[in-house]
Amino acid sequence: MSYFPQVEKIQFEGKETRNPFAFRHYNAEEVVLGKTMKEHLRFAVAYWHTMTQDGSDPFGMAINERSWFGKSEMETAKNRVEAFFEILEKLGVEYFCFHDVDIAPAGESIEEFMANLDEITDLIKVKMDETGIKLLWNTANMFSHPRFNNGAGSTNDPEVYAYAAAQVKKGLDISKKLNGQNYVFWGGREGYETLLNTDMKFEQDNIARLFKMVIRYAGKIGHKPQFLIEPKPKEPSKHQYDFDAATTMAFIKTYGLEGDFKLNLEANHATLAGHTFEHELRVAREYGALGSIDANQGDMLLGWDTDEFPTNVLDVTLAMYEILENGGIAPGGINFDAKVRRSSFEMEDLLLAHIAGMDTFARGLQAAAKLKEDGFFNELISDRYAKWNGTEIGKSILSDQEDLESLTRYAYAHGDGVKLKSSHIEHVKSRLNDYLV
Ligand code: XLS
Ligand code: CA
Ligand code: CA
Repeated sequence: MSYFPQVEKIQFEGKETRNPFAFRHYNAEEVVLGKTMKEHLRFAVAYWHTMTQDGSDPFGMAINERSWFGKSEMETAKNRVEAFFEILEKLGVEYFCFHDVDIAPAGESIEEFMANLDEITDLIKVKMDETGIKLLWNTANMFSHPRFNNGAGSTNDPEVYAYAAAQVKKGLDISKKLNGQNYVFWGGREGYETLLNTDMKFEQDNIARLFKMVIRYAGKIGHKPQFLIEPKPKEPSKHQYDFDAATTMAFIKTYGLEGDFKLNLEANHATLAGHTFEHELRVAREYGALGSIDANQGDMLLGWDTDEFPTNVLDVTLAMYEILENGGIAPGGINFDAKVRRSSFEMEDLLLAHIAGMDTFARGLQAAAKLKEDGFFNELISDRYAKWNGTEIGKSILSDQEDLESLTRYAYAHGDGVKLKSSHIEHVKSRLNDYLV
């Protein structure tokens, strides 16, 4: 049975097409800088937003029209797997991501939950073998259930900690079964409401303790996906420990986790932290920790996580530039952690929204590749810092020949003659715009 009988496999038709179920820019096999678009972009569909989101908001009930509901929760879960793989195949997307609770009902007990996960992942494995579609990452949802109200790894209750550990263990077993390439930790409630009753150090020590158990268990079962921590500054916790890329790197380094952990960076989380997405990618890249990305966008007029499909070509171009400079994103990928707006409630919107996101990333890739080929940013940067290697004093500082006293003598002799160059930044931005059309 088909859930989208009226839509064929989406094809590249070029930008003149009027067919909404066609790619206008994403051409999977087109070669850009020596690799196909498909190899560069490694798109993934997120199970939670695509299969379980109902369109409700704090002011309105569920609205999304979905045809996969069955007579029981388990029947619905199985129908979802069928529909999900139909979406992946029709889009030509080769990867996917999920939380444990997205794919299987929690049941009445931990035993029932685990058994449900076994049954559904058996089904997913059959679909993966049939289609060649791969698991980019899975994760454990340790933030929705009331038991995680005070965190999972950072909880004040060791029994909750044990429950979280059981979920993570199962997540790793599933990762092994489905050959997951990465495994994500997003600490939705790993943070605090108030410092009045919080021991920050104790809580973060315990999160790191859990991560070390993870590394040991992965070694034991002989399956080591790339572990990723996903920063976010707030929501649902008022303050989350993994605030942004730099804060999360401090955590990773403090606890000696560099060898096993990198970052999964989300565009909307960057903006919530008061950063651009490219800032977060640059920080990660410079630490050698750019693992994977959650591709979405926020709304600058709103202060929360709107998880919109990415449609802003400038932002995506700058993000893709960081990915190209990183030498690619593999074994990570570009996961559409994005949901359709409440007004896009039809089934077909799930396809249209992904097509929009994929076309935007294809345009971003093409523009970023051209910027790289032209040496656009390299030229600006080498020009901006030219004086360092172009003057005796610059070279002398860089080769550590100077100290405060020698530089003081230099400043007394030359300091008042400093002549700065304008950055012509408006002109630069205008030239950058030329790459976006
Ligand atoms: C929520 C996060 C979440 C993670 C996976 O804001 O983006 O969906 O990506 O737990
Ligand atoms: Ca995310
Ligand atoms: Ca998000």
